[in-house]
Amino acid sequence: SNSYPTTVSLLGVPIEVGASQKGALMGPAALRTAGIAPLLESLGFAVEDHGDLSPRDLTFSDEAPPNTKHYREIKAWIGETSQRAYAMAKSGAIPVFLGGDHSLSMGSVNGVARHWHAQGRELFVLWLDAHADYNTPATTITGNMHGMSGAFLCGEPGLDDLLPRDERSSIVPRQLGLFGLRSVDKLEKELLGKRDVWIADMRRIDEFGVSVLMREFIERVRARNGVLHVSLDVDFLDPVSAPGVGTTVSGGATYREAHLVMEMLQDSGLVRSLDLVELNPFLDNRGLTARTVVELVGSLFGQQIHDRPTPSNAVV
Ligand code: 6HN
Ligand code: MN
Ligand code: MN
Ligand code: MN
Repeated sequence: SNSYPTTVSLLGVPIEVGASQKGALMGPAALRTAGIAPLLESLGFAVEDHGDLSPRDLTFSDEAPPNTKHYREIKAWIGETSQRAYAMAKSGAIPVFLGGDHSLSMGSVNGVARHWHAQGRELFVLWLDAHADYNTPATTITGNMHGMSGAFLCGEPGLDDLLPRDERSSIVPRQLGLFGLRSVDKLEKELLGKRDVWIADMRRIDEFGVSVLMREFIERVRARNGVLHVSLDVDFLDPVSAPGVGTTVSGGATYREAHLVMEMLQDSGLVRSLDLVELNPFLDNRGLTARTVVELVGSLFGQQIHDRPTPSNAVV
């Protein structure tokens, strides 16, 4: 149907071994403490909190590919995340995944993509991040798997057994949009350069501004009657607004730019699922980052000062 969902399903995925620093496992609790559920209720949604995932099968029997730290543990997490994501999307709710590090998106995006494929709809993914997360075991410098999620989802080789073979298909590169990019590894950049990924790096954002670029991306989705998953890595934001993340990179999106992104996504009516990842409460400054992320979720789901949709072209 074309009506916008009225229920939001929250699922905590407290995984941290995909990142180099510990602490992201506290992310779901911090987002709840910052009031994500009552905020969504105040915006008119019914909120179902499915609690935190804890994988049952942590028996690590199979072999791990080279340069993949904690491969088997991550495999257990994303297998379950994908199953849950599929079921949540199928229920008609908007799944919101509370991370946890960015490796969880290998499961969340895979699950929602399988649901939309079954509906005959294309899923696009907007990756709001300082990083491309487009490494493979052959290009990674660190071996940290949160830096490989995008590449995995686009079917790049090297992590082929991370999900069951018949469930492997997620997205193709032209369905991925990277927004806020400002830190890419050398071999990662070479690989990305060969792919049809849409990229708005900070240089483009400085030159053209958030609104022009967001319109461009939203048009890409509309042109194919697609739906949109948003994957928000906290390091998309400048560290001034969001210090609570293990991989800060200066020169990120300002508080206002990030809100405008969210407001334009709300106006698009296309967003059907969301990841909130890489929040590290252990590194935060008195809850500032958790509160900022929850405020952004408010803008994404319709909180505004004055009812005013995005104008179709010039400033009104
Ligand atoms: N993230 N490109 C670096 C790496 O280790 O592969 C950083 C990855 C960061 C991942 O922020 O989700
Ligand atoms: Mn990042
Ligand atoms: Mn990331
Ligand atoms: Mn605004």
